[in-house]
This record gives sequence, C-alpha cells and structure tokens, in this order.
Amino acid sequence: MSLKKLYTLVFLKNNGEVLLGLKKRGFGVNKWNGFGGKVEINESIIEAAVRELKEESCMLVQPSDLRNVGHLEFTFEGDRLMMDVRVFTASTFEGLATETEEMIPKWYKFQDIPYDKMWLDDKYWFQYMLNDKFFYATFHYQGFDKILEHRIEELESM
Ligand code: 6OG
Repeated sequence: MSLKKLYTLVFLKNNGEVLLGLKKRGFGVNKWNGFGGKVEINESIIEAAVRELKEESCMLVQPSDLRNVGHLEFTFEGDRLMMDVRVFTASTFEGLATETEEMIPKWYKFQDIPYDKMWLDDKYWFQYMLNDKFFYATFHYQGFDKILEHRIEELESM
C-alpha cells in the first residue's frame, strides 16, 4: 500500500516570463522550481498554495486568481510514498519577489528556462503549464536523477 501526500506547486507568469525559485534547503535543494509545499491538515489545497507562495517568495495571490492546470504524481523506487502535486498558475498577483529562507526567486523568459538545473520531469510538462493547458502526469524515479517510467496526458479540464 502506498502512502500519499498532497503538495502544491505555483507558477506566476507575466509577459512571457515565469517566476522560479532556487531551493536553498530540503527536498530538491539547488534546483529551480515553482513555489509550494505540503498541504497541512485543516487547510484546503488552494489555501496551502497561497500560503506557500507567500512564505517562499513574499508574493501575494488571491485564491480566485489561481488556476489549477496540472496534476503530477511522483513515486520513487523502493519507497512507499507517493507525492501528489497540484500545479497552479496565476497571472494576477501582488508583491516584489524577495529571497526567503527557502528560495531565491528569479523571473525567467519562457525560452530561457534552466531545465538542466531543475527536476528531470519538468521538461516533460512545463510547456503545458506555460501554455495553461491542463495535464496529468506520473513519474517513477530511481533515486532523484533517473526516471524509469513516465506517462503524460493533456486533459480537457481539471
Ligand atoms: P517542500 O519539501 O518544499 O515541498 N516537488 C517537485 N517538483 C517537481 N517539479 N518535480 C518533482 O519531482 C517534485 N517533487 C516535489 C512539490 C516540495 C515541493 O517540491 C515539489 C512541492 O512544491 C520529483 O515542502
């Protein structure tokens, strides 16, 4: 039996640029990614998405401006944990992206995304996210640097 944990992952977009953060500690350290983390007990997925974005980048977004575009499932060889990650985008937000204890934020042009310094799975689904297309994908990793199996499909809606 697997153990499922729910996570959020938020990407802000503006004028052909996307805000990424370089993770300074913990899971995915030294990788560029969106902003997110575990959904707490007694918290909705949307509340967690807003909270994690603020904690990690100081950016503010209204719940109604978050668009759930993707659903990712990650499993790791020899591990019962399944990470269930809900991916959101937003084009309306407030604040100035600021370094926090967890992340160094930086705006990247869509054509300059640093895939070689990101999770391997990102290059499979980023184009869907950047184009606000709905998608569902599963990735089975061996360690953190090899994908043994993956599946991705575009959806009509979430
Ligand atoms: P914290 O440990 O910071 O939450 N995440 C992944 N993101 C990508 N792009 N690829 C993966 O491949 C990922 N695994 C986890 C979900 C971890 C954050 O990292 C995301 C969360 O936003 C394995 O609380």
